[in-house]
Order: sequence, then structure tokens, then C-alpha cells
Amino acid sequence: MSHNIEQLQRHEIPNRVRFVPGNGDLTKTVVTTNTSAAEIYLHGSHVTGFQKNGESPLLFMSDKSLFAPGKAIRGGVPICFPWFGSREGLPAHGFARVMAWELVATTALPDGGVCVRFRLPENAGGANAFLGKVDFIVTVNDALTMELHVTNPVAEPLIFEECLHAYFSVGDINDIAITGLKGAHYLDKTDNNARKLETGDAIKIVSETDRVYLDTTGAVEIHDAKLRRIIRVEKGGSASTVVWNPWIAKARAMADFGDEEFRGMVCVEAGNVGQNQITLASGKSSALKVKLSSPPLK
Ligand code: TA6
Repeated sequence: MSHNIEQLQRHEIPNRVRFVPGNGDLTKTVVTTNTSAAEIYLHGSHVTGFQKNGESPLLFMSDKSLFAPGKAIRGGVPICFPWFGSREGLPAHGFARVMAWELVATTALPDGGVCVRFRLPENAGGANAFLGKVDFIVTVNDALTMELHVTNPVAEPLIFEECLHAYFSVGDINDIAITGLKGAHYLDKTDNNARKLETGDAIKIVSETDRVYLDTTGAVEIHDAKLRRIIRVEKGGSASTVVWNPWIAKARAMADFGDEEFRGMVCVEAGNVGQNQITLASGKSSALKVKLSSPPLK
């Protein structure tokens, strides 16, 4: 579905929200507040940028990303839904991130922030149609808050996985430490999904890292010594946290990712995947919430 920019422009808010043709002629929402800026494509309801005024971008975007219907954008915050990971003959990480979402509303907030609500088209997913109602709400101020709301309108329970697969921009992958996961168990996807216990106060990335931490609800922090900042990932309604860096070989193997880009990014993803998948009873709703902030590293 291509978006009618003229119709979208009725939702524009002077000096706060505008809709413009973005990369690949996909429609982009440009949000400006007194303290920050953000960009969200209607394709995948995909946040591709967030930056506090005077700071370097918080989110990583690959210079090689595709911007095309049916293709995932590489970087920012892909919405993995209604499944996580690969499925034979189906799009990896679900279909939500590779299809056009609809705009529901734009709101200027009293604190100078902006809220934008998107909706997954009804019965999205063709043969694998998801029967729930899915909204994605982005709130921009000096933090970036994202919420994935799912409501079950049918008589049967809905079972799904969900993950806000955030790519963060870091000064140097060798100079970061990730805290907040000590004591959690994880599946190590670089070691045949072996179940392991996180024993370190801080996780350093020194090789390909692909870990699904389970039954963990706490905040995670990326301490970036080079950019002198902490990226704080607070979450609600989430029992899983995924940590990923492709490192050298995987970076080279991805056509939509620069060979050296692994040095400036790390993914810390909040969701409900694997054994933490959601079973949503008829008539019930769920909310996956992530708040990103970036205090200075003292
Ligand atoms: O979240 C980590 C992960 O599942 C990795 O295994 C890797 O596949 C990454 O997601 C990127 O997946 P994508 O389908 O976007 O290339």
C-alpha cells in the first residue's frame, strides 16, 4: 500500500510533525520537539532515527539499508511481530516490519513532546493473517518511548512473539559495557542455543554475540566510554531481552550492512520471544513498552 501524502498531511502539526517522501520514496514521519528529533517510516512503522539536540544519533542506521516494500530496513527499531527469528518460507522476524502501516493520529503533548500512533492493517499477513488489532505508539521528547499494543477481538486465544529490535549507535564496540543482565539465563545462538547463565556484571562484545535472555524484566544499560553516554533501555510488559552484534563474518555476509559497521552498533532488544511468547486470551490486550534515554556517562 503506498501512502497518500496529501491525506497524511492533514495530520501534520506545525513545527512538530510533517510527512515527506523518504528513502525509496517511502513516506517518512519527521518529528521535531524542543529537545529532540525523530523519524518514523510508515513502512513497518519503523523508527529510523532519534537524536537529542546537540547529541549524536542514539539509533544506528546502516548506510546499505534497503528501503522497499516487502524488505526490512536495516537499523533503527524494526518491529519483530508476530514471530521472532526465521520461519521456513516466511519473512524472518514476522511480516509487520515489511509492510505498510496506517497512521491513526498525531498529538502535540503539553510537555512539548509529540505522540504518533500507527496501526497494522486488519488481517495483515495474508495466509498467516494475524487476527488481533495492533497499534504502535511512539512518544518523542527528551526520551523515545515506543509501545506495541495488541488486542484480541476473537473468541480464540492469540499466540505471538514480539520484539522491538533496537539498533544503537556506539562510539566503538570495543569500548562499551552492557549491564543489567547479571543472573539471567540466556540462549546462546552462537553455540547451538545452549542455555547459559549470565554471571558478569557487565557484558563486553568481543566476537559475534547473539543471546536471547529469558524471564528478565529489568532495565539494561549500554555504557559507551567513547561517546561518554549511557543508553538506558527501560521496558514494561517484556520478559525477554536480546543482545546482538554480528561481528566480522556475519557483517560481511549481510548485503544490507557495511563490512565494518559492526564496530559502531549493538542491538539491545526488548520483547517476548521463545518461552516468553504471549498467549493473549479473547478480549484481552497486551502492551510491550520500551523507553530509551541517554544520560551522560560520568
Ligand atoms: O536479534 C538478533 C537476530 O535474531 C540475529 O540472529 C540476526 O538474525 C538479527 O536478528 C537480524 O535479523 P534480520 O532478519 O533483521 O537480518
